Amino acid sequence: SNTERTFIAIKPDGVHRGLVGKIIARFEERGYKLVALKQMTASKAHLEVHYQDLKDKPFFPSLIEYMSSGPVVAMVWQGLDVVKQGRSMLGATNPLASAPGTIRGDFCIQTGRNICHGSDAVDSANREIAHWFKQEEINDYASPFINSWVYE
Ligand code: DAT
Ligand code: MG
Repeated sequence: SNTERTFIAIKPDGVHRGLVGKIIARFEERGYKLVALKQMTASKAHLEVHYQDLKDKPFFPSLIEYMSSGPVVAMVWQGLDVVKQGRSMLGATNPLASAPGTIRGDFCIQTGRNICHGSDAVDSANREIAHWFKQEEINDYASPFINSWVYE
């Protein structure tokens, strides 16, 4: 439905490299609606919950180190099929396997510096949104232009 939501984050490398505007623009230009956004330097404890499914992976400690090393830009985007489309706009986990035209395929090279995060399913999106945002930080607003001109 048009009210599906996903959690998208620009990782510290994306922030340091000045790619915040470009990444946001991709979602805006597509016609998705930005309903929450903040910059925050996440604690290791916060990131360990965010990445709880990966806690037994060998790269987990370096992933938490990297993600807590600087500010991330956390966002919630809303629209039709946004979870799956967001993943496809990001590209593959390994940027070397990401097609040109995707965010990772255009802006980065290595998995450990892949500049962005996107929820992989509606269930994980809901969990991640609740983990990163308070209810009152999410803006549920009508957008007549999007309703008429992005959707038929
Ligand atoms: P994604 O971010 O595409 O959802 P994931 O959830 O499997 O991928 O992993 C989360 C992050 O962990 C990923 O963006 C980068 C890091 N990562 C994943 N697999 C890795 C690997 N094999 N080596 C190093 N870092 C890895
Ligand atoms: Mg993932």
